[in-house]
Amino acid sequence: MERTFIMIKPDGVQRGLIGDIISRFETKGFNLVGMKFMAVPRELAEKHYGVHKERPFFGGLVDFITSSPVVAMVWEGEGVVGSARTLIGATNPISSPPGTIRGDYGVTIGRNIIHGSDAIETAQTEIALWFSEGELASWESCAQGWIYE
Ligand code: IDP
Ligand code: MG
Repeated sequence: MERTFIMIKPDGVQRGLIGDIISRFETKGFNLVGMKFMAVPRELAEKHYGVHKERPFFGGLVDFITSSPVVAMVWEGEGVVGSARTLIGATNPISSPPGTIRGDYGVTIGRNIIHGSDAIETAQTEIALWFSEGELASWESCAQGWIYE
């Protein structure tokens, strides 16, 4: 089953959005398989955003992610990588439609509430970066047969 890495960023935590965001993934029908509330070591933030290290916003982004705790999660389900990106919305919250997490709660690109892996391979890399195998729990929801045909 497909898995993705989701992180509620420091602004989402500070603004009291943890419950709402988790609820959106839960009620969609995805399964939570890993979750931790944590301060992010600078080295981890730099690795996670390594693809952007030449961009002008990189230093500010790493400062922001390490400024206050985050909620790191792994969610599982059919098509979860793409579906999570749809639930999250566009990178810039101001052009993200209502109903998306960024569209409902964000205004600027540097404070866009949440991260979600952009592809299946990226998800695998990010899950391995943030979680050890023992921190992930496989399980089947009792609602499985009511979510999937
Ligand atoms: P994504 O989070 O929608 O995948 P990416 O392009 O991968 O967007 O950028 C990663 C993160 O870097 C964004 O979520 C945002 O927090 C930050 N970011 C991207 N572009 C800018 C920018 O132009 N200014 C400030 N921060 C940016
Ligand atoms: Mg990205």
